[in-house]
Amino acid sequence: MNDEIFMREALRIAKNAEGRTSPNPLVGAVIVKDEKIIAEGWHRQAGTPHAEIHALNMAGELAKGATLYVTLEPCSHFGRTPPCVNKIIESGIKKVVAAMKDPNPKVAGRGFEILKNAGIEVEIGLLEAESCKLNEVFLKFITKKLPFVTLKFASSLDGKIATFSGESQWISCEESRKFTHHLRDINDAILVGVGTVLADNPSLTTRLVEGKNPIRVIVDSNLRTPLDSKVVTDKSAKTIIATTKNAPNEKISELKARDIEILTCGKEKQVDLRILMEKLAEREITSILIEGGGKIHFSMLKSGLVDKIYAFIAPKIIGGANSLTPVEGIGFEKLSEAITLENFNSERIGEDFLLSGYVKEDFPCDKCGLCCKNIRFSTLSADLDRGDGVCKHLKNNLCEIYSQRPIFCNVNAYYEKFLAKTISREEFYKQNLEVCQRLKKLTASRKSDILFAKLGAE
Ligand code: AOF
Ligand code: ZN
Repeated sequence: MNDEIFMREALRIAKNAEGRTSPNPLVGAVIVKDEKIIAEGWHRQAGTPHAEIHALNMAGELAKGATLYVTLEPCSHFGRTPPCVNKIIESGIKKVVAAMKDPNPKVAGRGFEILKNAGIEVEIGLLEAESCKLNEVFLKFITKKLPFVTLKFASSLDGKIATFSGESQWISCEESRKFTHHLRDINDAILVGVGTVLADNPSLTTRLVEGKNPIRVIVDSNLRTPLDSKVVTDKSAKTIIATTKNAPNEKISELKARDIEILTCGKEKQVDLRILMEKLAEREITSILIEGGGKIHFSMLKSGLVDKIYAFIAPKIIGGANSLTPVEGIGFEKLSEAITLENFNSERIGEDFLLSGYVKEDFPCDKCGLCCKNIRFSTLSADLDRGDGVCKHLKNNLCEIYSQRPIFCNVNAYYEKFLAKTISREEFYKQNLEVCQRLKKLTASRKSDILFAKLGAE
């Protein structure tokens, strides 16, 4: 029971650095001797000591024979800092209790192995779901090489984000708007469509609470962002504009001269949002807050790029068939295609309600909601071949479903090859005909449909 109290403390202090550790995770460590906390520490910023090091430094000689509770597997690699396992072994720590394995392929179980080989007792999995939730951003980024995307909107009770004349400030209450600025503070970047820039000329900075400004990302296929708009002129945050080959060269030069980074994403007329996400991840942007408008919301949702949703619902009725709604675009034709949320939650925020949830992914884990996050980060990645980063529920499910894991891994390995274009779609389907059919039957969800449509499998 006390074990849980100590791990909860480690999780609590890890959160002290929320929004400050990117691209690194939030990690907390607590050192306990004779049932008392003698030292603790948390990771503050990438490039600075890890949580365990802060705690061990605080404990000094007292660490001998003590137990270390840490929210993430201690690292075993030389990154920006040396491996924590070395320092743990040197310190004389007797036992390590870790909430979860580090999904970082550079660590992925090796930290535990080294500790065990040094004769340290290792326990894994205490409050694992809580730890996964704490690091939902890091988990997605490190396993998928994509940013964790949060979509936020504020609407009236009847689902409008503006009146028919376009008035939108303010539908939500002050507390809701402050919370939005908190979200801006803890996200690496904020993203809007050019329509929002043209309509509102927003600065997209963090003002209602203390905090850092996120990098601004504007999706602008034809480079219509005005040179005198705040996202261009106000230098309080970096601005990236995502565009296409259609962008006029002259405008590109004018924007570049104003320190705006231009990213050309894909060969189509519209910005390829997946390519944009990949490019942002390459720049170590691990988290993105999307704040409008409805067209970009729909495109991001449809592309399967959104992870989490915050909907502020104000007790107002605006009405009007032509008044804008939070998700526009063409919409889904069938109800079965609709985006479904899981871990759906409601809370009161000032006069409004804040509804939040996670976009439900394929291959959902029916045992628990939280570790779903883990599943989807690893289901289609090569990690599955090694069994890395896969929660135990997924392993169980797969075992139940396919009676043996290798079958699924085989699909996965071929899927990777298909994505890398080293085998054709036909080859993939041929190799996995039977498994694909069973998989499709068992995972009749939106994403798997998209996946199988892509593969041309029935
Ligand atoms: C952290 N803080 O407390 C722990 C981490 O480049 P480095 O040396 O900072 O290594 C970053 C990796 O170390 C990170 O991706 C994660 O896998 C591991 N553990 N990281 O930032 C910590 N324990
Ligand atoms: Zn470390």
